[in-house]
Amino acid sequence: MSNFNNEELEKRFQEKIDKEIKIEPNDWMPDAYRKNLIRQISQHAHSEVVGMLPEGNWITRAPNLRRKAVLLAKVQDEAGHGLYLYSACETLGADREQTIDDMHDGKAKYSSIFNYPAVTWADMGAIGWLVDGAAIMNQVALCRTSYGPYARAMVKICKEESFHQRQGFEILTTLCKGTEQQKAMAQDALNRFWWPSLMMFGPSDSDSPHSAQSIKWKIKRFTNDELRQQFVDAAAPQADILGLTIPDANLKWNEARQHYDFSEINWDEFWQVLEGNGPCNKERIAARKAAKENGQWVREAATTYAEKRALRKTA
Ligand code: BYC
Repeated sequence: MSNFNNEELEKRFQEKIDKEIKIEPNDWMPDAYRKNLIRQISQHAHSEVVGMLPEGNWITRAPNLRRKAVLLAKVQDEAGHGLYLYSACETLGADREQTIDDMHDGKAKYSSIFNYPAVTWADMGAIGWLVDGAAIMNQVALCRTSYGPYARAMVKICKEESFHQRQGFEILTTLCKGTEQQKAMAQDALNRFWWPSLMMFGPSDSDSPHSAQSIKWKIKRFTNDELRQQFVDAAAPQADILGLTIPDANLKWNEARQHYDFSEINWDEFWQVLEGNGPCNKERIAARKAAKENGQWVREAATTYAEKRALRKTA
């Protein structure tokens, strides 16, 4: 046990962070740092798992075998991301099942974007391009987050997300080079997914209660608004390449700022979705709860099998 008092320990902890030394599971950390990380990482894990639902729904309806195989692989990747993140969360002492129950009971959030429906094949393109694109923008920064297991999980996740983003862009490129109807379908998907994708970065900095402390602890390396701006700056020229129009009359390159200007987000819609009133909130939670109940027998069988094996070893 250490002889230092809490104040001294916190000082040393912050010095480590300032020197870019990663915090590892057995290192001393303030309770609030641990709690904040468990909150963010578990919500991140829930987002990956709930994020499988809109795309999983299209696996049987993908237009050809190649598209089906690619989409299936992508959805499986998202399951893997969820697993790394739940494991990272467990290194902080969190109970995985408890974090999942917290989501089912509405105590823990998952990304707002997955409360919007995926109604056409073009939505698979828009999700890859915009949703995975926004996720990468956020997650590349998280590769340098101060908690070692989270940062290392992010490196692998980012490699996969980058493939996801390209497959989405490729779906849209194909549709945009197709018939007028196909191009219209791509435009319609962009119209519906643009604003919810910008909301993925979280509330504006002035309304983000966790940002200041998370930046100080280097859990977050950029603020919500900074990452959102980076995303808009990257996506606008990509929309031009596709020949699609971003649904924002105020989107315009600002030479002085060296950034795109864009309209104010509909924050009322954002908070409504967070409160459970988005188009698909109830459906998503019902699907996750059913998955947990339906998988109960598998968990029981696996536990019994593990217990039997352990007994055999000691016999
Ligand atoms: N949706 O103080 P703030 C993916 C909550 S999935 C819902 O700014 P923070 C993919 C926030 O949690 C990738 N809730 O918080 C998967 C907080 O609520 P609590 C998902 C949101 O944490 C499948 C409150 O609002 N990525 O890649 O400093 C297919 C105040 O916000 C949202 C991550 O999870 C939202 N959009 O910053 C395809 C990245 N925004 O906890 C793709 C990791 C905010 O106080 N997470 N809230 O009840 C982060 O980087 C940060 O947690 C956030 C928010 C930037 C999201």
